[in-house]
Amino acid sequence: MIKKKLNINGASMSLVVDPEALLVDVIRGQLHLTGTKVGCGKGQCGACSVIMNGKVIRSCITKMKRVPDESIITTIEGIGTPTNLHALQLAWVKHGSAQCGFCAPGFIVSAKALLDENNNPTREEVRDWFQKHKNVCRCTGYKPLVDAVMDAARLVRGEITAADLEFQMPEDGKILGTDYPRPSAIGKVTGTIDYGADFGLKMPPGTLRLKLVQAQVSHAKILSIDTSEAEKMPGVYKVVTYKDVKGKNRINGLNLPGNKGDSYDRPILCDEKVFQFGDAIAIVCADTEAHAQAAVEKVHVELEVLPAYMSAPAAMEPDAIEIHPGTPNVYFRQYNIKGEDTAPLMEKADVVVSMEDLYVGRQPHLPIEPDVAAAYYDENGNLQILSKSIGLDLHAAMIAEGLGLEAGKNLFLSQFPGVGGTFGYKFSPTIEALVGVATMATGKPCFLNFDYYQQIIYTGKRSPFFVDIKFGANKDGKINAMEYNYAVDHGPYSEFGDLLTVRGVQFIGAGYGIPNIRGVGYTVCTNHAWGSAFRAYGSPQSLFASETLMDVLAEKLGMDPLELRYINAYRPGDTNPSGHEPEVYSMVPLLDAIRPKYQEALKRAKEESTPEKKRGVGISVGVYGCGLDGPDSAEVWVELLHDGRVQVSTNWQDHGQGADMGLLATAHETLRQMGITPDQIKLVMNDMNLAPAGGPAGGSRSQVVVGNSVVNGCEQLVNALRKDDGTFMTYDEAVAKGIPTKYVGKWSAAAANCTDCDDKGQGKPFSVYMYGVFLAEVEVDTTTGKTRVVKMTMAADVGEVINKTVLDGQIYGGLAQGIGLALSEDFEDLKKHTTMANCGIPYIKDIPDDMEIIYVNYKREHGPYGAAGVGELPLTSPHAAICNAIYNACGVRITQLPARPEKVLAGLQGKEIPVVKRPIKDPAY
Ligand code: MCN
Ligand code: FES
Ligand code: FES
Repeated sequence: MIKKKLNINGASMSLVVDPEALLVDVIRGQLHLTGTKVGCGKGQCGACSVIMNGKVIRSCITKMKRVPDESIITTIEGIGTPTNLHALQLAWVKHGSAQCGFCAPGFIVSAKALLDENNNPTREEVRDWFQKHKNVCRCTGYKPLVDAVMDAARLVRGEITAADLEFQMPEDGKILGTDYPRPSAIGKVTGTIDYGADFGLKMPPGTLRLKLVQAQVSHAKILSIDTSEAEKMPGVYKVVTYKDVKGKNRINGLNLPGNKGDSYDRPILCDEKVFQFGDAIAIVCADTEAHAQAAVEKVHVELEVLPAYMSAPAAMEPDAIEIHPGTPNVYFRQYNIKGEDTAPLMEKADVVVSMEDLYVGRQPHLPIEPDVAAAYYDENGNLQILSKSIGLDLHAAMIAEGLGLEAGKNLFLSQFPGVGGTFGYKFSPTIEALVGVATMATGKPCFLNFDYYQQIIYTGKRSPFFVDIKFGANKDGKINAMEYNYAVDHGPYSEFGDLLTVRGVQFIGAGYGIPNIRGVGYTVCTNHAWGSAFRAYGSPQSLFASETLMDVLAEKLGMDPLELRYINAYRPGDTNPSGHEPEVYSMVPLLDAIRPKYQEALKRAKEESTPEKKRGVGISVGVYGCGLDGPDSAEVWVELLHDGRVQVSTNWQDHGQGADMGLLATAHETLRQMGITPDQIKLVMNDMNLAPAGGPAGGSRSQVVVGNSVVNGCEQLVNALRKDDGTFMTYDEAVAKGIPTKYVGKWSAAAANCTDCDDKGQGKPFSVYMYGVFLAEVEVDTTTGKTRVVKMTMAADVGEVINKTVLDGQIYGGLAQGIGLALSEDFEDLKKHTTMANCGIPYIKDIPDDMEIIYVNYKREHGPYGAAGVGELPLTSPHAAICNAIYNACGVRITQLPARPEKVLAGLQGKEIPVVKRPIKDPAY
């Protein structure tokens, strides 16, 4: 141990520290300054940034022995407080720059050092700074962060006042559609809100720290698990295996009818088999993380390694063994049979184009915050689990049988106060059941925090689709027939694999009124990463196929790609791939809106292209539904409190998208007629103990489905309290008159006649959709094959605006993820794709500062105040526009993502671009 004198946030102190300890652990663990976060833990994300002696450093890679004595260290706590925000924090709030907020302390600390050095930076200097200091944000697309720094610098220079950065309430008191700041913003920008790891540090003495024994192979039979040596290790309380699990030891995957997979194929702790690399085999529970980790090495697992099928084509081979014995590897099939038989139509068509094995890969979610969970028994003996779950009630139902408990009776889930982004991976339960099992086996509070490697290998990924697709069109470009066949590699667990496969038939060819469709998709069990939801779920894979083929058709017809889309875009009388009429016809106006931008872009590309740096322009359309299929519903409680405030309660889980803002603005719009101001609305969210089920925050459903229920509940309250003279009763008056003060708001998409798709893929799965057009401008370096996205423009129809800043932020962030999906992100190689950087996360210089949004918003009949959703729209097909732009720039057609430089270069050199093919298209079923 060594003694260090340090100055932390202006206070001098002496500390005894381990010279090998990391500065971040001293800051968080010894000084309890939990505003500094740990993301990657490897110096790649900047979440742990602090200022030491005037320089930004990453405290996760700085050992205490390298911290000079008498160092002056500033953490986020030293920059501003909730009641005294620094200019940067004010600007961060104003620009909605903290979505999930997990990156915010690191960015703000980093930006503080920049402004200390240069209080008048250009936007490019700000971007260079964040690039140099490796500050990564996964939510915002970076633009709002640069906007915030520029405004903060203006305030620092005295050009504007703090009031200019504060929200100004409009005279009518209406916050709907404004840039009202989200309620959680101040906690996020000051580092005072507790995320899971912070919560874990603050758990009571005696809390057991957990570490996992995880499979190092992708497929094996378990012969034995010996925990005896581990159990004798220092500090170890217990080593938990499947034998300690009191219930069924399986997650209920809630499979759809027709799924040959077993709804119970995902073990909580592996018992008979390992199905994928990283599967959990045992949990070591100890007094410290270090003790638990040391004991992990001493758990002996004897395996019989089996052949691993690492892709759909491999698992479809006739000689492949069944990964789940008794269930075929191809376990679900979905057709789309719409209109006339397409075979004769293809023969009659003026033009037929087709492509094979278009492929969107295993995009990793890469939230900056790794997965984390805690569990304890409450005073009533109920098991309480806290996590990043975005479907609390759903997940309780999915894990209850496995644990041997009953959801809502003796098992309750809630979110940590702060939740770092999930982008959909938390639509499935991940480590909830593990901490639950540990608490049940030990009786103690338990805490499990993944490191980033575990985040990558354990949690689900986007499931790749291999798609063959064919269009038959007349010579004017009108598509009359579409055929397709696809296989979904869903990894080893069938949970939601069926639902994802259904998305294929809902979104291949979406955006266009194609009257005749014959398509089929198969879900395949493999030993690669299990499939979990990922923002835009199924549509990036589906639309990549149809939007790539659209460009090929345009070329064959000698037509402009935008005009070809225009001819086919939904118009009255058309139906979508599910066979129902779109609820609004905004696709044509969206294309009209983007046309001038497109023409300017083409002109720019021509002017700026050089033989070394070729410029190109690409376009694509995006469509996605807002809801879970069929009659999706939600519940909200609205209650007048004795102090005159109104409490609005529901589980609208927040993963950074702004659930708190959506709930507040939607409730306020109905309640303001009663004179209620935003600060008189108390939100109670995301705790099964306290609030009813709003349903999972997936499928861009919450604003529509929960929002409608909010309006319904608030209207009931307002109507009950309205007096004859138009004024409203107080709490005391209502109680005196025996008028209830609490109302249950409900809404179901049944009100819009929604039905699940049938076995022909036909139905009305969603009441509301989102529509968009993407315009990508790229530059391809012909010497390296590297593509740079120069500008993204999106025309979007998301219905009425609930919150402008949230909306913009959702779109910028989604576009950035689309750029990553197109060019760099992958989780294919289990040895290489194991860090944030190696998985291809985009840094700020990978994302253009020039991103433009054009709203063409149509009011939705079935949306609250006319709103649709937004979350997933920007990630539906930006990658298709980017690949179309690459082709436009240099003639290289990328059919399998990501469009890595070596692939583009191979194409430029006239070589074959390596692709994975499916030898079997129609497996025995
Ligand atoms: N909104 C709005 N105006 C509209 C529509 C929506 O202001 N016309 C706001 C809503 O109030 C809400 C946000 O936009 O704050 C997203 O609303 P919605 O599209 O209904 O989506 P959900 O609330 O159901 O959120 C889920 C969606 C999905 S499915 C994923 S995945 C996703 C996403 O949102 N993950 C995210 N956005 C994310 N953003 C961040 N930062 N982190 C994630 O993990
Ligand atoms: Fe330190 Fe990522 S750089 S946590
Ligand atoms: Fe930056 Fe979520 S706000 S990672």
